[in-house]
Amino acid sequence: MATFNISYHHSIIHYNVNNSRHLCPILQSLSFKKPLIFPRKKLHNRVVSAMASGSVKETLPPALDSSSDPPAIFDGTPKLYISYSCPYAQRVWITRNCKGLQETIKLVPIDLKNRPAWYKEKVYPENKVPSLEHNNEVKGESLDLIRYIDSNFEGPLLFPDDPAKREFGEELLDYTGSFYKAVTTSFKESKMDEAVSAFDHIETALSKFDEGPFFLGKFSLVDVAYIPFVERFQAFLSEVKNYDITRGRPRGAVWIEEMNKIEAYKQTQRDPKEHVESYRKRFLTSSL
Ligand SMILES: N[C@@H](CCC(=O)N[C@@H](CS)C(=O)NCC(=O)O)C(=O)O
Repeated sequence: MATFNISYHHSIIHYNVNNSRHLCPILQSLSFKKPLIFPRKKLHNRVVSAMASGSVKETLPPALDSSSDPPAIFDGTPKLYISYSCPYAQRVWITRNCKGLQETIKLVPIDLKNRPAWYKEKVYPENKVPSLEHNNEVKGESLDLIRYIDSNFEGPLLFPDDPAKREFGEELLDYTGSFYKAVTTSFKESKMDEAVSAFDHIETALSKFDEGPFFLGKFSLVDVAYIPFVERFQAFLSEVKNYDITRGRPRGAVWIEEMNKIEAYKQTQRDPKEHVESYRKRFLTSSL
């Protein structure tokens, strides 16, 4: 039996199902498998507002390790190789869920600490996650993959057509690396200056388009690109530095609150304690 809860608050429709065979009715009604009949811009407005946030609740497969056989590589089924704990992979996983592609792109989780040899040998020589197997090719790099999935698979378009929004979106996607560097640099230092400026930059960016709480007004790939890192930074800074990233940043606070309601993202979240421990090991033990 399917249950759903439709809310027009901030133009997002939240939809939950407890039967994984049900597809979101919004997606069904838009018939993405047939040729799209809406002009691109209209489709973006219509669908991203209705967003496939109501993605299918999925039973997650166990991570494959050095003792696991490979999946059927290059059998024609698109595959997304991830690690459950990797924020870069999480970007692509969220994109797949938002577009309602759970039954189209198979999730293949890898245990990075005990990686299967076949992953490097047969799938992705860079030996990193994420990677996507599609049309007999394997591609990597999370920011490239979220755009690739958005453009090459069915589902709601997650990057707007509006030139001003596109330009600002590109700028924000470019800034993700600097944002990560500024915040993680402050993890090891006693002062938080760089992190504070980076979070302030995000707060200002969130005020640019005001028809919704997201970076480009409506939900987009920009939100997808930032949220895995914000999820980790918020947990770590609160626990270890007693620093609340939302304090004095009302737009950031609302953005996180709204993101936390999106089912397609919720399914990819990890226990905050896991993030804290992982960042402690990574950023706080090397100087001992
Ligand atoms: N620039 C890459 C970074 C991917 C990345 O660093 N992934 C990490 C896991 S979070 C990884 O696979 N590390 C394994 C390794 O470096 O050997 C992207 O955006 O996809």
